[in-house]
Amino acid sequence: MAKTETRSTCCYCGVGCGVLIASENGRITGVRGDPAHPANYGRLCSKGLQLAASAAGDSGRALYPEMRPARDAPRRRVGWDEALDAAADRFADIVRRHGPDAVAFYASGQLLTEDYYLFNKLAKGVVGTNNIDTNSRLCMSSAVTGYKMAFGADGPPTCYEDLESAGCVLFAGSNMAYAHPVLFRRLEDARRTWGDVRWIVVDPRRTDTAAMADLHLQIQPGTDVALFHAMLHHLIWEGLIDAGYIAAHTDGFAALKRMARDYTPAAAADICGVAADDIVTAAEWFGRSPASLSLYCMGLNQSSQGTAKNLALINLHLATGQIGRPGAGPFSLTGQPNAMGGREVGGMATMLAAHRDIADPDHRREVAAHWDVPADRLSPRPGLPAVAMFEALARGDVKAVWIVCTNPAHSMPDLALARQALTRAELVVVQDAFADTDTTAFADILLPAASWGEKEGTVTNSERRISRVRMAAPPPGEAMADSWIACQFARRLAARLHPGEADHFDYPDASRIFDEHRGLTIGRDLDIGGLDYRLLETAGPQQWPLPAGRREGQARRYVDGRFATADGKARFHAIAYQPPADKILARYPFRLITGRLRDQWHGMSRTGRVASLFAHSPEPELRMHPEDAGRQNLRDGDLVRVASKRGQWVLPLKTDGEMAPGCVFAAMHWNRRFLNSGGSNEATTSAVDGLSFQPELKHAAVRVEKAELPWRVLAALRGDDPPALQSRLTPLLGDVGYAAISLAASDILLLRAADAAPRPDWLAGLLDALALWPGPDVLEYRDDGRGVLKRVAWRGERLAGLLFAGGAQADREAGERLLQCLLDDEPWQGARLSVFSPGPARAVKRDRVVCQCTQVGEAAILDKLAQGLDLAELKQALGCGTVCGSCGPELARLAQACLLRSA
Ligand SMILES: Nc1nc2c(c(=O)[nH]1)N[C@H]1C(S)=C(S)[C@@H](COP(=O)(O)OP(=O)(O)OC[C@H]3O[C@@H](n4cnc5c(=O)[nH]c(N)nc54)[C@H](O)[C@@H]3O)O[C@H]1N2
Ligand SMILES: Nc1nc2c(c(=O)[nH]1)N[C@H]1C(S)=C(S)[C@@H](COP(=O)(O)OP(=O)(O)OC[C@H]3O[C@@H](n4cnc5c(=O)[nH]c(N)nc54)[C@H](O)[C@@H]3O)O[C@H]1N2
Ligand code: SF4
Ligand SMILES: [Mo]
Repeated sequence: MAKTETRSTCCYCGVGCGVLIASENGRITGVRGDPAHPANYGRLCSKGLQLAASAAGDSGRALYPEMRPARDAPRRRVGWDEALDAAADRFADIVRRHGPDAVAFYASGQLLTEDYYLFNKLAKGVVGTNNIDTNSRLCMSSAVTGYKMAFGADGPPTCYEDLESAGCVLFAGSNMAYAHPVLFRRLEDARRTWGDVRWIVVDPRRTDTAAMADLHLQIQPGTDVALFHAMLHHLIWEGLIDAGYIAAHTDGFAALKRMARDYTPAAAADICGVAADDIVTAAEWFGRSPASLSLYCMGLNQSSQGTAKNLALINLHLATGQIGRPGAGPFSLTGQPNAMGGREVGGMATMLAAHRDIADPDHRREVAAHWDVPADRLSPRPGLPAVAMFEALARGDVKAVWIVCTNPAHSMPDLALARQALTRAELVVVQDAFADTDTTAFADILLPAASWGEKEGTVTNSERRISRVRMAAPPPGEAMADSWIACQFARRLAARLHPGEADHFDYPDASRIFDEHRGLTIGRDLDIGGLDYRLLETAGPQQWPLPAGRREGQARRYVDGRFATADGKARFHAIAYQPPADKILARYPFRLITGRLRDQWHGMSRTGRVASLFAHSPEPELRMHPEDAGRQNLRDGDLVRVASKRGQWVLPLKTDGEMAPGCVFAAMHWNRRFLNSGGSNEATTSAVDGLSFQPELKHAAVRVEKAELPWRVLAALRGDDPPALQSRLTPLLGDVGYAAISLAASDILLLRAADAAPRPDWLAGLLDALALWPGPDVLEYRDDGRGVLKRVAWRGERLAGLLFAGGAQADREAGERLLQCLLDDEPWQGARLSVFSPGPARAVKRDRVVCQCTQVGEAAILDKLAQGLDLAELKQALGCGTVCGSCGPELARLAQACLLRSA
């Protein structure tokens, strides 16, 4: 194969940027933004720019099917037939003995629509169970429920062009600068162009998004409902509502108005912990703007009041008629690249295909007829949503689970429960592109999936736009596309459960799966009867609805004020504010917030293999307000134990004025491949929203205390294959008081560990894995009495690796200085042995890379700002922030902070 460029879509966030994948001789060599794609017009963010290395790299890939020959035996390589037959035998046997609801499927918003469609058909049409749920339950289900309750159907009414025409933008629980960067670029441009655009950010943290706002409402976690009701209160009493719109197009306002009476700005100010005047200002801006747009994400959805938060925000739009016009409307940002596609195919425990309902017998009949299965095959019993599914597994009620394209042993709340579920299950099948995730450890059968860039299909982005994903390279080893795996298993299972039934899983290519799916949408609100692969090929990505006869999709919905309810009217909902599920108690005084970093993606199975994606946030940290830290005698870099009623984990502390007192924040990404624990979800709660069943991942009551682990290990090794070294180290991580791995450079793996007392046994295992043996090029210093061991490896004049173990502060600092030498890769000055002589007594702090594209670090930026450069001069001097722009918000924040300091 010669050099080619393949048009496709980014596999990370829900912005759904178009990409052009360069490949050569069957290998992906680079990725650039697609100038023709209407989501990004050629732009990419820091994650998108690294796609070739992160998502198309070959380290850690699952290459062959594997299976355990007996329950506790290690898995061994098997052929596809053996693996799929065994899986079908076991599933069929369990269904026969215990009924269809004794098995379950746990899928993902990162599957392609075609894959998703097949798994839904397999669960509901072959097994006859609604036990298919997905990680979208942890992500979008409150938004889905909110839209359905308010408008009668799922899906945002808005489109990306609204970003450019909004006069007031309300960000609620969205850190868009990090999580949807390319859309944030569009907003920044719009504000620069129009000037008079106002941004309001509702977030308990002062994020980079919040720092750019005209008004930041730093509310107490979980109090959004009270805030939105108070804004409504002000709008009503100041006459800023649109009575004509309310009368013509809505229902239920009287009850809402009665309830809003109690939510005065003063009352809400008490609950939310913000000034009443700020609430009034927010309401004024929202109500008086010619076009108000709200952008919301996990800060609303991941809550025990997630649906109520969504509905309270939608109330504001309906009451002011801020919907169905350019620049106006409630815009739920989807997280995963195909969270929307999953909703369209109905691949959840609580819905049927194309926005149909499980409880409706006509809907079940329509779907059964389309699939050509008996009408009573589709179960009227709702399936188990994610958390309930794992609880049922832990109890033994569900006996087998098929996990595809998600890593629940890391991403589910209350990991102790998730692990118990996966241990108790009779059969765990894991279908993943990577072999070494926290969940693959539990797999009885591991099926290697083709990854992004190796398969064909479609995804739908946040603005309902369907784009093609195309194959640019063949999958490695024996990995196969998810759709192939689904069909192969479905046929085998159908042959066992329904012998003689026609084969319903025989598709010549992905376009035929898409055609079958769109057939089910005809006549529904999301009708895409007019869309097929040919149109996507010739006319490019399209928004739904796009019924037959139309040439292009519909940008905005509900423009005529007619909603998808039976009477065409939207519904107001009056739901009172309730505090989060976890009570703050004397023993658990802090509120733990979890969320995203700029350059990592979820469980890091892809981004965690690229050193440059670590540079922005190199190591895990718990962020805490300096006053809270001071009160507990905690300092930057101290190891702390974060414990809830459910579990605990250890990580370094970072004081951070961006946190509100009483709240702490940890990134969700770190897990057992990098840590001695599963990370933040060791502590989170499995309490769910009663309407959407989405868990409250954004709030847990925790205790934070110093972890007394004085024995410290620092190890860093330069090598050709850090991922291979990492896989040798991960088995050791769980067995020590603290451990964290990161990539300090593309060829340097860094490990920090700690324990209460020296652990010679553990150290021996580590030295084994590092292969750091004394010899001509490895010097050693040891002082067994003090439990100190140091080894330094050389390659020619340069350092090649180091290990420092001991308890003294001076040894630690010496280790950090040597680490800096290793990273700098300068020739060593003086005698080799002097590496062990006590150096200057100063602590070195590793610089953090702020701009990934130009590799400009924080130190250089602060230096220039201190010299008096402004933001534009800074960018010009250093080049930072001039390529993808992902660091732009942070540069602005650093410049602003510098200005404040000097003022
Ligand atoms: N870099 C990166 N981008 C991503 C992802 C990724 O892993 N990495 N994942 C994608 C996915 S699947 C998703 S779902 C999205 C998530 O995108 P976002 O929801 O924007 O990201 P989060 O950091 O999870 O949470 C957003 C904010 O909610 C705030 N918050 C916490 N509690 C509350 C509350 O009670 N009220 C309010 N108003 N705010 C609160 C947090 O402080 C946080 O800043 O990101 C997508 N994009
Ligand atoms: N504490 C806390 N927990 C959270 C959240 C939070 O904010 N805080 N957010 C929640 C949210 S919004 C989400 S969306 C979830 C995400 O949580 P997960 O779904 O667990 O996230 P990923 O790590 O993206 O998992 C995707 C898996 O699919 C694999 N994979 C990649 N490509 C393919 C492919 O083409 N085929 C197959 N079969 N496998 C593939 C990857 O290797 C990876 O193991 O986390 C949730 N958990
Ligand atoms: S904004 Fe999202 S879709 Fe676009 S390049 Fe970045 S991660 Fe990919
Ligand atoms: Mo998500």
